[in-house]
Amino acid sequence: MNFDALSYKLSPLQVEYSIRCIANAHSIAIITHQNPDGDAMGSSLAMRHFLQAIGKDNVTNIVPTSFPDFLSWLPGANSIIQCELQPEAATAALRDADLVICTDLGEPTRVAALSPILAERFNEYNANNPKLLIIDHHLSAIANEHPEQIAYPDSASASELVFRLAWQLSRHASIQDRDHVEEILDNTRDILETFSFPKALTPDFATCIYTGMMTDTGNFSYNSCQPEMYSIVAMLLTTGINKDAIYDRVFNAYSADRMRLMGYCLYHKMRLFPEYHTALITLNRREMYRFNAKSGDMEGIVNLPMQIKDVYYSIFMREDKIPTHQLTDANGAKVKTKISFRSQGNRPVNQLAREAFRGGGHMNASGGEYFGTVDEAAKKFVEEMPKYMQKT
Ligand SMILES: [Mn+2]
Repeated sequence: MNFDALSYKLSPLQVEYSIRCIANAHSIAIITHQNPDGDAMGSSLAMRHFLQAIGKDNVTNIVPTSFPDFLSWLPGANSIIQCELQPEAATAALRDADLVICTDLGEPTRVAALSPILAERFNEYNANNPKLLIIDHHLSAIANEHPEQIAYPDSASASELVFRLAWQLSRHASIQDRDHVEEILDNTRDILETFSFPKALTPDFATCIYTGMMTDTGNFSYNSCQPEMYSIVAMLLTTGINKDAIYDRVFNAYSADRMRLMGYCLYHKMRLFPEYHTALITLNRREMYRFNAKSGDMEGIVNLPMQIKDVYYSIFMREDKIPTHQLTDANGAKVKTKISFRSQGNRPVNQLAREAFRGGGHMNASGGEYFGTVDEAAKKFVEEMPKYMQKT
Protein backbone atom coordinates (compact mmCIF):
# COMPACT_ATOMS: atom_id res chain seq x y z
CA MET A 1 0.00 0.00 0.00
CA ASN A 2 1.25 3.43 -0.93
CA PHE A 3 0.73 5.75 2.02
CA ASP A 4 2.15 8.72 0.10
CA ALA A 5 -0.64 8.89 -2.45
CA LEU A 6 -2.28 12.11 -1.32
CA SER A 7 -1.66 15.78 -1.99
CA TYR A 8 -1.26 18.29 0.82
CA LYS A 9 -4.71 19.82 0.71
CA LEU A 10 -4.45 21.54 4.08
CA SER A 11 -2.19 24.57 4.07
CA PRO A 12 0.97 24.66 6.22
CA LEU A 13 -0.72 27.43 8.22
CA GLN A 14 -3.66 25.13 8.98
CA VAL A 15 -1.48 22.21 9.97
CA GLU A 16 0.66 24.41 12.20
CA TYR A 17 -2.37 26.00 13.79
CA SER A 18 -3.85 22.54 14.50
CA ILE A 19 -0.62 21.45 16.11
CA ARG A 20 -0.57 24.51 18.33
CA CYS A 21 -4.20 23.94 19.34
CA ILE A 22 -3.68 20.29 20.15
CA ALA A 23 -0.26 20.59 21.76
CA ASN A 24 -1.40 23.29 24.17
CA ALA A 25 -4.64 21.64 25.24
CA HIS A 26 -5.03 19.37 28.23
CA SER A 27 -8.81 18.93 28.04
CA ILE A 28 -10.44 18.78 24.61
CA ALA A 29 -14.15 18.81 23.72
CA ILE A 30 -15.24 17.73 20.25
CA ILE A 31 -18.65 18.90 19.15
CA THR A 32 -20.65 18.43 15.96
CA HIS A 33 -23.96 19.70 14.59
CA GLN A 34 -27.46 19.02 15.91
CA ASN A 35 -29.32 16.02 14.44
CA PRO A 36 -25.95 14.46 13.69
CA ASP A 37 -25.66 12.41 10.52
CA GLY A 38 -23.05 9.83 9.57
CA ASP A 39 -20.43 12.42 8.71
CA ALA A 40 -21.03 14.43 11.88
CA MET A 41 -20.72 11.29 14.00
CA GLY A 42 -17.88 9.81 11.95
CA SER A 43 -15.74 12.95 11.84
CA SER A 44 -16.15 13.79 15.53
CA LEU A 45 -15.52 10.25 16.79
CA ALA A 46 -12.58 9.79 14.40
CA MET A 47 -11.11 12.99 15.80
CA ARG A 48 -11.21 11.50 19.30
CA HIS A 49 -9.59 8.24 18.15
CA PHE A 50 -6.87 10.27 16.48
CA LEU A 51 -6.26 12.46 19.54
CA GLN A 52 -6.07 9.39 21.75
CA ALA A 53 -3.57 7.86 19.37
CA ILE A 54 -1.27 10.83 19.92
CA GLY A 55 -1.59 10.60 23.68
CA LYS A 56 -4.42 13.00 24.50
CA ASP A 57 -6.47 11.23 27.14
CA ASN A 58 -8.85 13.96 28.29
CA VAL A 59 -11.07 14.11 25.19
CA THR A 60 -14.88 14.32 25.27
CA ASN A 61 -17.36 13.97 22.42
CA ILE A 62 -20.52 16.07 22.68
CA VAL A 63 -23.61 15.95 20.47
CA PRO A 64 -26.31 18.63 20.83
CA THR A 65 -29.24 16.28 20.10
CA SER A 66 -29.79 12.53 19.82
CA PHE A 67 -28.17 10.49 17.06
CA PRO A 68 -29.96 7.83 15.02
CA ASP A 69 -29.83 4.16 16.03
CA PHE A 70 -28.10 3.16 12.81
CA LEU A 71 -25.02 5.06 14.00
CA SER A 72 -25.03 3.91 17.62
CA TRP A 73 -22.64 1.03 16.88
CA LEU A 74 -19.81 3.40 15.84
CA PRO A 75 -16.69 2.87 17.94
CA GLY A 76 -16.82 5.35 20.81
CA ALA A 77 -20.49 6.29 20.37
CA ASN A 78 -21.39 4.81 23.77
CA SER A 79 -19.35 7.44 25.60
CA ILE A 80 -20.68 10.51 23.80
CA ILE A 81 -22.34 13.13 26.00
CA GLN A 82 -25.74 13.87 24.51
CA CYS A 83 -26.87 17.34 25.56
CA GLU A 84 -30.60 16.57 25.68
CA LEU A 85 -29.94 13.73 28.14
CA GLN A 86 -27.09 15.31 30.13
CA PRO A 87 -27.40 19.08 29.75
CA GLU A 88 -25.19 19.95 32.73
CA ALA A 89 -22.39 17.58 31.73
CA ALA A 90 -22.50 18.77 28.11
CA THR A 91 -22.48 22.43 29.12
CA ALA A 92 -19.60 21.97 31.53
CA ALA A 93 -17.52 19.92 29.09
CA LEU A 94 -17.97 22.49 26.35
CA ARG A 95 -17.42 25.53 28.56
CA ASP A 96 -14.43 24.22 30.50
CA ALA A 97 -12.42 22.55 27.72
CA ASP A 98 -9.04 24.08 26.92
CA LEU A 99 -9.77 23.39 23.27
CA VAL A 100 -13.07 22.97 21.43
CA ILE A 101 -12.93 21.17 18.09
CA CYS A 102 -15.94 21.56 15.78
CA THR A 103 -16.22 18.89 13.10
CA ASP A 104 -18.81 19.07 10.29
CA LEU A 105 -19.72 22.35 11.98
CA GLY A 106 -18.54 25.90 11.32
CA GLU A 107 -21.23 28.05 12.92
CA PRO A 108 -22.15 28.22 16.61
CA THR A 109 -25.86 28.38 15.74
CA ARG A 110 -26.17 24.72 14.71
CA VAL A 111 -25.81 23.14 18.15
CA ALA A 112 -29.35 23.58 19.59
CA ALA A 113 -29.29 24.47 23.30
CA LEU A 114 -25.48 24.67 23.36
CA SER A 115 -25.45 27.55 20.86
CA PRO A 116 -24.95 30.37 23.43
CA ILE A 117 -21.94 28.62 24.99
CA LEU A 118 -20.35 27.80 21.66
CA ALA A 119 -21.06 31.36 20.48
CA GLU A 120 -18.95 32.68 23.37
CA ARG A 121 -16.04 30.56 22.19
CA PHE A 122 -16.44 31.89 18.64
CA ASN A 123 -16.73 35.50 19.84
CA GLU A 124 -13.58 35.26 21.93
CA TYR A 125 -11.65 33.73 19.05
CA ASN A 126 -7.98 34.60 19.04
CA ALA A 127 -5.56 32.72 16.80
CA ASN A 128 -2.69 33.52 19.17
CA ASN A 129 -4.43 31.80 22.05
CA PRO A 130 -5.87 28.83 20.19
CA LYS A 131 -8.98 27.43 21.89
CA LEU A 132 -11.10 26.70 18.84
CA LEU A 133 -10.39 24.44 15.87
CA ILE A 134 -12.85 24.04 13.01
CA ILE A 135 -12.73 21.11 10.61
CA ASP A 136 -15.63 21.51 8.26
CA HIS A 137 -16.87 21.38 4.70
CA HIS A 138 -19.64 23.97 5.01
CA LEU A 139 -19.26 27.67 4.39
CA SER A 140 -18.25 29.20 7.69
CA ALA A 141 -18.01 32.90 8.48
CA ILE A 142 -15.19 32.50 10.99
CA ALA A 143 -13.16 30.28 8.67
CA ASN A 144 -13.54 32.83 5.87
CA GLU A 145 -11.89 35.42 8.04
CA HIS A 146 -9.29 33.10 9.56
CA PRO A 147 -7.38 31.01 7.00
CA GLU A 148 -5.80 28.92 9.77
CA GLN A 149 -9.20 27.26 10.28
CA ILE A 150 -9.86 24.15 8.20
CA ALA A 151 -12.97 24.72 6.06
CA TYR A 152 -13.20 23.34 2.55
CA PRO A 153 -16.68 23.52 0.97
CA ASP A 154 -15.28 21.55 -1.98
CA SER A 155 -14.64 18.57 0.26
CA ALA A 156 -17.28 15.86 0.15
CA SER A 157 -17.17 15.21 3.89
CA ALA A 158 -15.74 16.55 7.11
CA SER A 159 -14.50 13.04 7.81
CA GLU A 160 -12.20 13.26 4.80
CA LEU A 161 -10.74 16.48 6.25
CA VAL A 162 -10.16 14.83 9.63
CA PHE A 163 -8.34 12.06 7.81
CA ARG A 164 -6.27 14.58 5.87
CA LEU A 165 -5.30 16.43 9.04
CA ALA A 166 -4.16 13.20 10.69
CA TRP A 167 -2.36 12.11 7.55
CA GLN A 168 -0.61 15.45 7.07
CA LEU A 169 0.47 15.49 10.72
CA SER A 170 2.06 12.13 10.07
CA ARG A 171 3.92 13.57 7.07
CA HIS A 172 6.48 15.88 8.51
CA ALA A 173 7.11 17.30 5.08
CA SER A 174 3.67 18.84 4.97
CA ILE A 175 4.73 21.33 7.59
CA GLN A 176 6.83 23.89 5.82
CA ASP A 177 8.87 25.29 8.63
CA ARG A 178 8.98 22.38 11.00
CA ASP A 179 11.92 23.61 13.03
CA HIS A 180 10.10 26.84 13.62
CA VAL A 181 7.02 25.05 14.96
CA GLU A 182 9.07 22.84 17.20
CA GLU A 183 10.92 25.80 18.55
CA ILE A 184 7.72 27.38 19.73
CA LEU A 185 6.23 24.23 21.16
CA ASP A 186 8.12 21.85 23.37
CA ASN A 187 5.65 19.01 23.12
CA THR A 188 5.05 19.26 19.40
CA ARG A 189 8.14 17.18 18.82
CA ASP A 190 6.54 14.25 20.66
CA ILE A 191 3.35 14.50 18.65
CA LEU A 192 5.21 14.51 15.38
CA GLU A 193 7.58 11.71 16.38
CA THR A 194 4.99 9.26 17.68
CA PHE A 195 2.38 9.74 15.02
CA SER A 196 3.10 8.08 11.74
CA PHE A 197 1.08 6.28 9.10
CA PRO A 198 0.23 3.48 8.83
CA LYS A 199 0.98 2.80 12.50
CA ALA A 200 -1.44 5.45 13.69
CA LEU A 201 -4.20 4.19 11.44
CA THR A 202 -6.41 2.13 13.76
CA PRO A 203 -9.53 0.18 12.76
CA ASP A 204 -11.71 2.39 15.00
CA PHE A 205 -10.41 5.56 13.37
CA ALA A 206 -10.80 4.02 9.92
CA THR A 207 -14.35 2.83 10.63
CA CYS A 208 -15.47 6.32 11.69
CA ILE A 209 -13.82 8.05 8.73
CA TYR A 210 -15.22 5.54 6.26
CA THR A 211 -18.74 5.91 7.68
CA GLY A 212 -18.61 9.69 7.28
CA MET A 213 -17.24 9.55 3.74
CA MET A 214 -19.77 6.92 2.74
CA THR A 215 -22.85 8.64 4.20
CA ASP A 216 -22.09 12.13 2.85
CA THR A 217 -21.70 10.74 -0.67
CA GLY A 218 -24.64 8.29 -0.64
CA ASN A 219 -22.23 5.36 -0.71
CA PHE A 220 -20.00 7.19 -3.22
CA SER A 221 -22.81 7.91 -5.66
CA TYR A 222 -22.64 11.75 -5.57
CA ASN A 223 -19.94 14.32 -4.69
CA SER A 224 -17.58 11.46 -5.23
CA CYS A 225 -15.52 12.18 -8.36
CA GLN A 226 -12.34 13.35 -6.65
CA PRO A 227 -9.73 10.64 -7.29
CA GLU A 228 -7.96 11.13 -3.95
CA MET A 229 -11.09 10.02 -2.11
CA TYR A 230 -10.34 6.52 -3.26
CA SER A 231 -6.72 6.74 -2.14
CA ILE A 232 -8.07 7.54 1.31
CA VAL A 233 -10.52 4.63 1.15
CA ALA A 234 -7.66 2.36 0.09
CA MET A 235 -5.59 3.42 3.11
CA LEU A 236 -8.58 2.90 5.43
CA LEU A 237 -9.13 -0.61 4.10
CA THR A 238 -5.59 -1.65 5.03
CA THR A 239 -6.74 -1.66 8.67
CA GLY A 240 -8.95 -4.64 7.90
CA ILE A 241 -12.28 -2.85 8.28
CA ASN A 242 -15.16 -4.44 6.40
CA LYS A 243 -16.75 -1.73 4.30
CA ASP A 244 -19.59 -3.98 3.16
CA ALA A 245 -20.55 -4.61 6.79
CA ILE A 246 -20.46 -0.86 7.47
CA TYR A 247 -22.76 -0.29 4.51
CA ASP A 248 -25.14 -2.93 5.79
CA ARG A 249 -25.25 -1.48 9.31
CA VAL A 250 -25.92 2.05 8.06
CA PHE A 251 -28.11 1.63 5.01
CA ASN A 252 -30.00 -1.60 5.64
CA ALA A 253 -31.26 -0.55 9.03
CA TYR A 254 -34.76 0.76 8.44
CA SER A 255 -37.63 -0.08 10.74
CA ALA A 256 -40.78 -1.49 9.15
CA ASP A 257 -42.51 1.80 10.04
CA ARG A 258 -39.88 3.77 8.16
CA MET A 259 -40.23 1.54 5.10
CA ARG A 260 -44.02 2.05 5.12
CA LEU A 261 -43.52 5.80 5.60
CA MET A 262 -41.37 5.84 2.46
CA GLY A 263 -44.06 4.02 0.54
CA TYR A 264 -46.69 6.46 1.79
CA CYS A 265 -44.54 9.46 0.80
CA LEU A 266 -43.99 8.15 -2.71
CA TYR A 267 -47.53 6.89 -3.36
CA HIS A 268 -49.65 9.53 -1.68
CA LYS A 269 -47.52 12.58 -1.04
CA MET A 270 -45.17 13.14 -3.95
CA ARG A 271 -46.12 15.99 -6.28
CA LEU A 272 -44.30 16.25 -9.59
CA PHE A 273 -43.78 19.45 -11.58
CA PRO A 274 -42.43 18.04 -14.86
CA GLU A 275 -41.90 21.45 -16.43
CA TYR A 276 -39.43 22.30 -13.67
CA HIS A 277 -38.02 18.76 -13.24
CA THR A 278 -39.06 19.05 -9.63
CA ALA A 279 -40.56 16.72 -7.02
CA LEU A 280 -42.06 17.85 -3.71
CA ILE A 281 -42.97 15.67 -0.74
CA THR A 282 -44.62 17.08 2.38
CA LEU A 283 -45.46 15.46 5.71
CA ASN A 284 -47.54 17.00 8.46
CA ARG A 285 -47.39 16.06 12.11
CA ARG A 286 -50.46 13.81 11.92
CA GLU A 287 -48.87 11.74 9.17
CA MET A 288 -45.55 11.40 11.01
CA TYR A 289 -47.44 10.27 14.12
CA ARG A 290 -49.35 7.68 12.09
CA PHE A 291 -46.08 6.07 10.98
CA ASN A 292 -44.45 6.46 14.39
CA ALA A 293 -41.75 8.53 12.68
CA LYS A 294 -38.70 9.64 14.63
CA SER A 295 -36.46 12.43 13.40
CA GLY A 296 -33.89 10.01 11.91
CA ASP A 297 -36.65 8.33 9.91
CA MET A 298 -36.94 11.42 7.72
CA GLU A 299 -33.32 11.08 6.63
CA GLY A 300 -32.95 10.30 2.95
CA ILE A 301 -36.60 10.62 1.94
CA VAL A 302 -35.63 13.74 -0.01
CA ASN A 303 -33.27 11.66 -2.16
CA LEU A 304 -35.89 9.17 -3.35
CA PRO A 305 -37.53 11.23 -6.14
CA MET A 306 -34.08 11.91 -7.63
CA GLN A 307 -34.22 8.34 -8.91
CA ILE A 308 -36.98 9.35 -11.33
CA LYS A 309 -35.80 10.06 -14.85
CA ASP A 310 -35.81 13.80 -15.59
CA VAL A 311 -36.30 14.82 -11.96
CA TYR A 312 -33.36 17.08 -11.11
CA TYR A 313 -34.74 18.85 -8.03
CA SER A 314 -36.26 17.27 -4.97
CA ILE A 315 -37.76 19.04 -1.96
CA PHE A 316 -38.91 17.41 1.25
CA MET A 317 -40.87 19.28 3.93
CA ARG A 318 -41.93 18.09 7.36
CA GLU A 319 -43.49 19.83 10.32
CA ASP A 320 -41.66 20.24 13.58
CA LYS A 321 -42.04 21.95 16.93
CA ILE A 322 -40.72 25.48 17.26
CA PRO A 323 -37.75 25.34 19.66
CA THR A 324 -37.89 27.87 22.50
CA HIS A 325 -34.90 29.84 21.21
CA GLN A 326 -36.82 30.56 17.98
CA LEU A 327 -40.14 31.62 19.51
CA THR A 328 -39.46 35.30 18.92
CA ASP A 329 -38.55 34.69 15.24
CA ALA A 330 -41.65 32.54 14.74
CA ASN A 331 -43.96 35.56 14.81
CA GLY A 332 -46.90 33.72 16.35
CA ALA A 333 -46.68 30.61 14.13
CA LYS A 334 -47.79 27.41 15.91
CA VAL A 335 -45.52 25.07 14.01
CA LYS A 336 -42.40 25.16 11.91
CA THR A 337 -41.62 23.36 8.66
CA LYS A 338 -38.16 21.98 8.08
CA ILE A 339 -37.12 21.73 4.46
CA SER A 340 -34.45 19.73 2.61
CA PHE A 341 -33.42 20.62 -0.92
CA ARG A 342 -31.54 18.39 -3.33
CA SER A 343 -30.50 18.91 -6.92
CA GLN A 344 -28.36 17.37 -9.59
CA GLY A 345 -25.42 18.84 -11.47
CA ASN A 346 -25.17 22.54 -12.17
CA ARG A 347 -28.54 23.45 -10.63
CA PRO A 348 -28.05 25.27 -7.36
CA VAL A 349 -30.63 25.01 -4.58
CA ASN A 350 -28.74 26.98 -1.93
CA GLN A 351 -29.87 30.34 -3.29
CA LEU A 352 -33.54 29.33 -2.99
CA ALA A 353 -32.90 27.97 0.51
CA ARG A 354 -31.17 31.17 1.55
CA GLU A 355 -33.48 33.73 -0.03
CA ALA A 356 -36.87 32.14 0.56
CA PHE A 357 -36.47 29.71 3.47
CA ARG A 358 -34.00 31.13 6.01
CA GLY A 359 -31.43 28.47 5.18
CA GLY A 360 -28.53 27.65 2.92
CA GLY A 361 -25.96 24.99 2.26
CA HIS A 362 -24.21 23.36 -0.65
CA MET A 363 -25.11 23.85 -4.29
CA ASN A 364 -26.79 20.43 -4.53
CA ALA A 365 -27.84 19.90 -0.90
CA SER A 366 -29.33 22.61 1.25
CA GLY A 367 -31.68 23.05 4.17
CA GLY A 368 -34.17 25.67 5.22
CA GLU A 369 -37.17 26.38 7.41
CA TYR A 370 -40.50 28.13 7.36
CA PHE A 371 -42.58 29.26 10.31
CA GLY A 372 -45.97 27.81 9.46
CA THR A 373 -47.55 24.52 8.34
CA VAL A 374 -46.20 22.31 5.55
CA ASP A 375 -49.14 23.31 3.38
CA GLU A 376 -48.22 26.99 3.77
CA ALA A 377 -44.56 26.22 3.11
CA ALA A 378 -45.46 24.17 0.03
CA LYS A 379 -47.59 27.02 -1.30
CA LYS A 380 -44.69 29.42 -0.91
CA PHE A 381 -42.37 26.95 -2.61
CA VAL A 382 -44.68 26.56 -5.60
CA GLU A 383 -44.76 30.35 -5.95
CA GLU A 384 -40.96 30.62 -5.78
CA MET A 385 -40.22 27.62 -8.01
CA PRO A 386 -40.29 29.44 -11.40
CA LYS A 387 -37.67 31.90 -10.14
CA TYR A 388 -35.14 29.24 -9.15
CA MET A 389 -35.74 25.99 -11.01
CA GLN A 390 -34.30 25.63 -14.52
CA LYS A 391 -36.68 24.31 -17.15
CA THR A 392 -33.93 22.45 -19.01
MN1 LIG B 1 -20.92 16.53 6.44
